[in-house]
Amino acid sequence: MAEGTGTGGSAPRGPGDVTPAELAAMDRALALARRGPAHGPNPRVGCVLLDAAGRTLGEGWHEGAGTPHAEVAAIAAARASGADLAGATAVVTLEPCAHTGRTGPCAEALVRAGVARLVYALDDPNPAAAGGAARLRAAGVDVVGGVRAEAAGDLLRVWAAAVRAGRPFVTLKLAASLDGRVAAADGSARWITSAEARAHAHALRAEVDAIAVGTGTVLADDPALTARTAEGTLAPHQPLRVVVGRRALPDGGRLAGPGGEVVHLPTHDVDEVLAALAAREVRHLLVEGGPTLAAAFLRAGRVDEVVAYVAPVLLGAGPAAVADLGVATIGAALRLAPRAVERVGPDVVVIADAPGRTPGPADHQTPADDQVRAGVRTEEDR
Ligand code: AOF
Ligand code: ZN
Repeated sequence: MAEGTGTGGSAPRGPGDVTPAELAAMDRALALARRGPAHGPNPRVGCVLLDAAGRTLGEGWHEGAGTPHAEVAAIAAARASGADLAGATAVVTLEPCAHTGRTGPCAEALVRAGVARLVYALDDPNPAAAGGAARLRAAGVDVVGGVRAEAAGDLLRVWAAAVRAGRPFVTLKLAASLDGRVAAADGSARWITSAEARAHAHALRAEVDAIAVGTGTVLADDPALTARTAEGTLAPHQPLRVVVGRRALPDGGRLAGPGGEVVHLPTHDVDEVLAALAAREVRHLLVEGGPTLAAAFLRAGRVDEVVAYVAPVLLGAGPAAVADLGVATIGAALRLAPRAVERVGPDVVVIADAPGRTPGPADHQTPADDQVRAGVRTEEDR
């Protein structure tokens, strides 16, 4: 969306219609939004209320599902300081909601507060909540959308993609030797990637809503699937621990220990997994392995992003990070679009977007559990 062209029926407006104070307030609102949690069903949103002279009357951000939305938090902060909001401008990183969800509609709250102008970044992709811009316009508020839309889109990349697709955004994590292997020929695998890479992966776990592994990985490796800090303690947010596959889970084991709720999904259908998690409002799923589960998600075309840790280690034999993808010839290779390449200690992490792909008829089922190879435990849990 071009800057200054919101939806909701307005005539396009140019960026010149936005004052420098409003642009600065939007940058501030984006910074406020980042204070919210990356995980959870709701987006990170920030709001700044300005008076007619461009002075800040109040600021707010969203701290997670069930807490006030950014606009309502900003209105409360402004009122607490005794500010009069009549004629104020609301600068918000996301179109104000028009629905009653866990909380009431922000569009109404802004109208009631007397806000005369709305400057927002991104149209709300959530059909249940969208329509706030049109509602405010109908109430006579001057509305400009699309301001800093790219920055807001980057901030809400995962959430917005999940909401648009109606399923969790899927990050596939791989951790392998330079020759793409996750264990040696005898199954031993401790440690291929470095402590730094493992810490990086734990930080990723602390940002997602759920982690998935196959039953084969649980049976072979007894992983804890927790997000841990650099000191080895549990991170404050623990993702759901999802185990995919029909075999029964063993009693006890590290999954019975402290961590997120354990959800066993006795299916081989990737879309069933995603639907079950969407019903629990999971927006971001981290698929950690083993190779069979990784291949199943890739074959189904349900991987949005790959985070691959590659260690300068050569094994020459042993299982590969991803099982058979049905790629028979080089032209059929699954090519990713790298977004970032970073050094992590002695290792490298490649973060790449996976292009959407139309799965073939054989691609929706994961292979039978007994084809799942042992010795493919997720690197952080060894
Ligand atoms: C937020 N925080 O600051 C804004 C949101 O069920 P609810 O009431 O929590 O509503 C969640 C939806 O509201 C969310 O999906 C998004 O579309 C909209 N705006 N949500 O959590 C906010 N402004
Ligand atoms: Zn709202």
